[in-house]
Amino acid sequence: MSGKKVFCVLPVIGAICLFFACGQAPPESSSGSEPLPNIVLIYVDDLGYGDVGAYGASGVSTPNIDFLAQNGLRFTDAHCSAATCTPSRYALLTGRYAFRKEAAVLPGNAPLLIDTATSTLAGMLKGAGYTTGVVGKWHLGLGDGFLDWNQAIKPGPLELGFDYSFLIPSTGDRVPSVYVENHRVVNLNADDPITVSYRQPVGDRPTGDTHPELRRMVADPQHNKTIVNGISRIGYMEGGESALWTDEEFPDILNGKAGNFIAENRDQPFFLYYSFHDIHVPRLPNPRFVGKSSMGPRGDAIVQTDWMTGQIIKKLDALGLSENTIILFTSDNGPVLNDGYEDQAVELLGDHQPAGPYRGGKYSAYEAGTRVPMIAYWPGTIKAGTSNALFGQIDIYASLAGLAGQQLSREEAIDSKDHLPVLLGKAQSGREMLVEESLTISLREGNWKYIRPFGKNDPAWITEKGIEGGFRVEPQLYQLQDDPGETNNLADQFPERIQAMEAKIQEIEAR
Ligand code: NG6
Ligand code: CA
Repeated sequence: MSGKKVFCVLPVIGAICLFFACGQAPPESSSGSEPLPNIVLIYVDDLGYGDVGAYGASGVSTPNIDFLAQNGLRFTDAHCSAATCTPSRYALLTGRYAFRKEAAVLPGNAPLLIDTATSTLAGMLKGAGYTTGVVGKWHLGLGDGFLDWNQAIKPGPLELGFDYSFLIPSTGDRVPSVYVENHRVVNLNADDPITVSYRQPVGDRPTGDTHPELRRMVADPQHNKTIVNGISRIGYMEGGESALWTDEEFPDILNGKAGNFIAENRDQPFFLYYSFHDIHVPRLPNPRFVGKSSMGPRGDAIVQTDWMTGQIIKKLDALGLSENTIILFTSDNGPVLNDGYEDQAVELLGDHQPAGPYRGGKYSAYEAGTRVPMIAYWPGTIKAGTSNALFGQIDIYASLAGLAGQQLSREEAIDSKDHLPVLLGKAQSGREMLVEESLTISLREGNWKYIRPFGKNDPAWITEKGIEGGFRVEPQLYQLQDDPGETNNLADQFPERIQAMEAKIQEIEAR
C-alpha cells in the first residue's frame, strides 16, 4: 500500500524496513498474491432510489456520488434488507434476516440487539487481518439492559469485532444527544451525569410539550420531548450538558473521525463502516449547505451527504489509497418526506421523485422500501458500468468474506450468499430470490414480487405520513418488468405462484 511504498524506496531496504516496521507482510486476499483491499462502506440514512443525480434526481445535484457512479458499478436493483434502519443494519452486520431476531426500530436506550456471540461482518474481517472501525449512526442498541451512560458503555461495537467506534448512539431524533467514542460519552462532565428515559420526563430541560416556543422546528407528538439544540427529540434526557451535540456539526465531526481512522490505518487493510446521520430527521445541514438545493432541508442534507462522500474520496486519493480501496455506497432504507418534523420536505419537493419510478418509501412493502442506490467503486478493479443484477445487502457479508478469503462456518451469516462476482461487475446474474422485510415480508423472484398479506390494510400512522405502505389483508403479486410501479395486482390470476412464493418464504423462515 502507498504508505509502505513511500516509506521503502529501494526494494532491499524496503524489505528490511517493512520487516522491522510491521513484523510481517500485510495480509493477502484469497488469491494469495494481492494485498487485501481496504473497504469503506458508506451507509446513508433514508436516501431514496431517486435522491441521487446518477439515479435521476432533479431537485439536487450530487457530483461526488455521481463520480462514484460514473467510474464504478451502479446497481439498479440493489436492496437493503428491510424498509427501516435497525432491521437493515442488523442484517447487514450479521448476514441474518432481522425477522430471526424480531428486530424493529429501537428506542435510544435499548440494549445491544446483536448477541456478542453472533459472528459479525466486522469480526469476520478482523479475523482476516483487517482493522475495523464504525463511525456514525449505530441504532443497534448498547449495553446489556441496565445501561449507565456515565460509566463504560458496553457491550457495543467493540464487543462485536470493531476495533474503533465513534457513534451517534441511536438516531439524531432520539436522546441521548451525545457522541459515544469507544466505551465513553465524549466530553461528559462527571458532575453532570446523564439520565435517559423513554417513559417519563426526567430533569428540568424544556420539552417540546412544555415549551413549544423554544423549538426551531415544529414536531409531532413523538418527537416533542427533550429539547436539545433547539430541536425536540424522542425521549427524555437529563444532564450531560457539556456532551450535547450540535446537529449542524455532524458532517465535520464525523468526517474528521472517519478521516483519522483512514489515515491512521493507511498501512494495513482497514474496514470502515461509515454510517451517515443524513438524510434522516431532524434535517439540520451545516449553514454552508443551506439553500444549496431547491428542496429545503431535505435536499440540502443530500448536498451535505454528497460533500461528505467527496471528502472521503479525496482523503483516499491524497493518501494514495484509492486503487486499493473498495468504496460501497448505499442506503439503509427508502425515502421519507414527513418523518416527524415540519421541514418543508413535502412542500418544496417540486418534481423530484425520491423513490424514482418505484412505489412506496421507507416503511413500505413496495419496492421503494428497500430498492436503494448502490454503487461499488474500486478504480482499476471494478469497471465502470451499470448492473441490473438483483443484489441484496444481506450478501455483503459473504461476498466480502469471499474477497478476504475467509471461510464461513455453518452457523455464520446463514442468510448471506457470496455474490462477489456480481459486486465486482464480473457477473450479471445476482440473487434468484430476495427477501424484503417491512411490517410484512415481500419476496422477489426474478421480476415477480409477492407481498404477504398483513393483518390490516396500511395502518393509520403510515397513511398519516403520506406513505403508501403496501400492507393489505389480501395477497399481492406484481410483475415488475411491465409494472415497476406495482399497480396491477395479479394475485387472482396466479394463485399457484402465490402459493409457491409463500412456501418459499416459509422455507427461508424455517432455515
Ligand atoms: C420512527 C420515528 C421516525 C424515525 C424512525 C426511525 C415516530 C413517530 N417516528 O418511530 O421519526 O425516527 O422511527 O428511522 O416516532 S430509522 O431510519 O432509524 O429506521
Ligand atoms: Ca433509515
